[in-house]
Amino acid sequence: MKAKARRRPAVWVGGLIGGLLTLPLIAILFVGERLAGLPFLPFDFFDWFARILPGPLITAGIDTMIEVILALGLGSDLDSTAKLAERFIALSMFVIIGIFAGALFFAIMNRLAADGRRTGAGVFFGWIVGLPLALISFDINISATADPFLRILWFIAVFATWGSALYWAYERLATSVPVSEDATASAEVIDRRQFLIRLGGATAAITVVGAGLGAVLGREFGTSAPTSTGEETATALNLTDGAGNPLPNANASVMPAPGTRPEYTPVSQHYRIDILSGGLPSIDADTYALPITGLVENPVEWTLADIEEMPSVSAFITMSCISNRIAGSLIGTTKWTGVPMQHILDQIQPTEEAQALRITGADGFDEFVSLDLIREDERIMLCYAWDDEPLPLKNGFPLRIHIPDRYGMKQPKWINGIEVVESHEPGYWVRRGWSAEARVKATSVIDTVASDAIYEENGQMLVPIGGIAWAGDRGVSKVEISIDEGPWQEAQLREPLSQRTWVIWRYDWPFADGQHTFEVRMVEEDGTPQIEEQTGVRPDGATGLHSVRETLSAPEPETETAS
Ligand SMILES: Nc1nc2c(c(=O)[nH]1)N[C@H]1C(S)=C(S)[C@@H](COP(=O)(O)O)O[C@H]1N2
Ligand SMILES: [Mo]
Repeated sequence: MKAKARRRPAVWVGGLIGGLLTLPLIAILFVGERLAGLPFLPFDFFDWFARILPGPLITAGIDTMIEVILALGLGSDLDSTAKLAERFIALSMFVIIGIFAGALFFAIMNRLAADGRRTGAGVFFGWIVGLPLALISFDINISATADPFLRILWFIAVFATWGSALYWAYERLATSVPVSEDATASAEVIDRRQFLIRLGGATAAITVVGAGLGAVLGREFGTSAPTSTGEETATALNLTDGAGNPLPNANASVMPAPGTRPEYTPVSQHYRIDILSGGLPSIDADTYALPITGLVENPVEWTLADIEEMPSVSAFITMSCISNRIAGSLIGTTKWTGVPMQHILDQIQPTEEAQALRITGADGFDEFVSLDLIREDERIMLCYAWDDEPLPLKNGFPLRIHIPDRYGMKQPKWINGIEVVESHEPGYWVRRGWSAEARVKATSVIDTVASDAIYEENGQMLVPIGGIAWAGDRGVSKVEISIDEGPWQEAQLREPLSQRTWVIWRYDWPFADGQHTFEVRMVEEDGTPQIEEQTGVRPDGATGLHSVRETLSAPEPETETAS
C-alpha cells in the first residue's frame, strides 16, 4: 500500500520561503542585539564580506546605493546616507542568503524525502547555514556585549527555529492535502497559493513586531553620530575655545561666510568612529596605569597623574577619518594637549633592535608607529586633553596618540598599553585592507552658498560662498572656485588656527539669478594641487572635487520679510 501522496514543491518556492523566513529571523536577531547585546549577524556578515571583496567593488556598490537613496530623497547628509546604504545592502545580502538556502533545502529534500518525512532535517540544515555565520560573527564582532556562551546558545536556537520553519513549510507543501478523490490540480494550486499568502502574512507580522520592539529598545548601532546640541551649531564665528579663551586667529581679517561650519568644533559635536558598536570601554581614572614594555631599558607603568606631570604641548589639530567622503562630516578640529612622544622615548630608552611601538586600545584596536617617525617629528604626542579638558570617553579617554598628517585610523584611542617591538607591522585597519601609510588627502569643501546673506556693494549684488580646505599638516596656499564650469577664481583664506588645522575660505560672488553649479579645489603650500580624480574612500582616502547646485535669486529690494 502506498503512503500518502507526496509532491515535489518547486525549488523556486523554496527560495521564496527561505527569503520570507529570513525576515523574521532578522527581526529576532535585531531584538537580541537590543535586549541582550547579542551579535546582529547581518552586519557581521556584511563587514566580513566587505573585507574579503576587493575594496573598489564594495565602494562602487555602496556609492550606487547612495545615489539611489539620494535620488529617492530618502537621505539627508552623506554620512548617514552611506550608513543607511550599507545597512540596506547588509540586510538584502542576508535575505539573499536565505533565498539560496531555502532553494537548496527544497532541492535536497526533493531528492531525499520522496519516500517520507525526514524529521530533524530542518534543524540540521538550519545549523549548517548558521555555523559559518556564527564563525564569522565570532571572528569579526567585537561590539557584542553578550557572553560568548549565551551567543552560542542564541545561534543554536535561532537557526534551529529557522530551519524547523523551513522544514515545516516544505512538508506542508509536499504532503497532499486531504481533498476528495477527484481533487483537481487547480485545487492544489489554490491551496498552495493560500499557504504562501498566510506564510507571508505571518512572517510580515513577526518582522514588524520584532523591528518595532527593537526600535523602541533604543540602543544605537554602530559608530554613533556626533551628538549635537542645537545652540552650538551653525556659526563659524566662534572666536573662543570651549573654556572661553580667545582662539589664536581671533583677529584674522577674513570672516567666514555665513553658514560655514564652526572653525573650532565643539567637542560634543566632534565625530566619533571606532570598532565599537555597543557600549564604551569602562576605564577607571584612579586605577588606570599605562604599561610601556618590550624592547626598552626602562620599562614603566605610569598613572595618569604621572603623565600629566610631564612636559606638555598643545596644538590646534584637525583630524579626519579615512572613510570620510568628499564633504563628509567625519572631520573635526579641536585643541589637543599631551606629552611629546620624544620625551616618552627618552624616559623608556628603547633598545638597539627596537623599531616601532605597538599601541593597543581597550577595545582591542592596535596600530604601530615607527620610532624613526617619532624621532623625526616632535609633534607626535600622547594626548590626554581636548579643549583643555580630559578626553571625552567616546574620544579615547584617558589617552590617545596624535600623529600629524595621518588619518584617524593610525591613531589609537583608549590606549591601555604600548609595547616596543622589533618590527613595524600592519595595524588593525591595515590588516583589513586599508592604507598602510594613511596620509591625509588634500580636500576642499563648500559649506555654504549663503543665499540668505546676499548683499550689495557698489551697485553689485554679491553672495558669500565659503567652506574649508585641509591637507593634513601640509598647509593650504590657494583655494579656487568655479561657477557653472567657468574660470577658476581665487578665494580669500582666513588665517588658520594652526598649520595642522583646516583653513576657512570665502569667496563673494557677483551672482546672477538662476540655478548654478559651484565647484571648489585647493592647492597645498608646496604647490601640489588637490587630486581631482574621483576615488572612493577605500583604501587610501577619498579624492575628487566637491560641487553643489544652488538656485539664487536677488532679494526683494528693501522690504523686510520675516523668514
Ligand atoms: N582604540 C581605538 N582607537 C581608534 C579607533 C578604534 O576603533 N579604536 N578608530 C580610529 C579611527 S578609524 C578614527 S577615524 C579615529 C576617530 O577618533 P574620534 O572617534 O575621537 O573622532 O579614532 C581612531 N582610533
Ligand atoms: Mo577612521
